[in-house]
Amino acid sequence: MKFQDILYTKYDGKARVTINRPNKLNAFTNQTLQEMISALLDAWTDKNIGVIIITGAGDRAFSVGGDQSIRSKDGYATSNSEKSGLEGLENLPLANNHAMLLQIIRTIPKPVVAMVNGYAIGGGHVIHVVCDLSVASEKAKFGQVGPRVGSFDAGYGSAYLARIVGEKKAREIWYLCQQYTAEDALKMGLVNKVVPPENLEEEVEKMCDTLLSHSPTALAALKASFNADTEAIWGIHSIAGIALNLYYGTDEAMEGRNAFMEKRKPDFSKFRK
Ligand code: 2NE
Repeated sequence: MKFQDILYTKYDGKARVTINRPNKLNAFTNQTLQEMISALLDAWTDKNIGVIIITGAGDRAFSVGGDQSIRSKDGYATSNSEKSGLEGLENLPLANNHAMLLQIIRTIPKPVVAMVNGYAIGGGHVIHVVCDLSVASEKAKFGQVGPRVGSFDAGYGSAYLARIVGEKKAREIWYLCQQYTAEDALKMGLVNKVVPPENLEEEVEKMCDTLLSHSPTALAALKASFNADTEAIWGIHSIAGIALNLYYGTDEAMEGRNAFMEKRKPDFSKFRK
């Protein structure tokens, strides 16, 4: 498979999807998300693959979410570059591609492990949130930024996050838009393990080898069972995606995006409270 924004490798029963836009802190575009979807569908149907790893290229970021430099009132522009091969997906708004990626990570009947090597911010943070397991480098930083940059994830990114870290903490994460260290993330149950950056690869490989030594059918059934209780969040996520696409067309949302790009504080004072 030929990709432009991701690296996709398969070895020893593992599939690895690496977001490969390190110069943009692995911010994603529609192209990136479509390629991730293609790779995950390949891993899903490959009977030799038992576990999937998602990570970011370089040592600075896992992913910092949607690429703000291409965001306008129409949402995020679709890349004109080579397509992933999934006909028609290029016509979907970014929020829909992001939603589809999240739903595939949740539904694929194999464990998905987030190897969080740096910033996991915004929609990038949500990708790790929906992964089955997360292993973080001591240098990783976690957070949501939507209310500061004119965006929100009112589905898995908030409702499912609350199931993981609790209501108060999830509200704090979204309302205050602060950053959290890997140690903070471990304390709130947001990641499974924190290791020195130089041990991250080894630790994830070890975890994946353990997963691969277990019964794939048992793991698949357990994953479906863990998902069952929060399945309704997909419905909320879908409605939130429609709201988000409408919100992106507003001056209020654009103020958040423009302030970020212009490296200034947003001024939301003129918008109705
Ligand atoms: C990521 C963070 C915390 C990094 O901060 P810092 O201080 O370490 O670096 P800096 O200078 O802010 O960023 C480094 C470069 O990366 C770019 C910046 O503009 C900067 O560019 P230069 O000045 O060097 O040219 N950069 C960072 N994030 C970017 C992004 N997302 N898109 C494009 N360029 C980006 C800090 O930069 C930060 O808070 N970034 C904002 C992240 C953000 O707004 N993400 C989108 C959230 S919305 C979303 O992801 C989403 C959703 O909510 C729902 C559905 C789908 C997606």
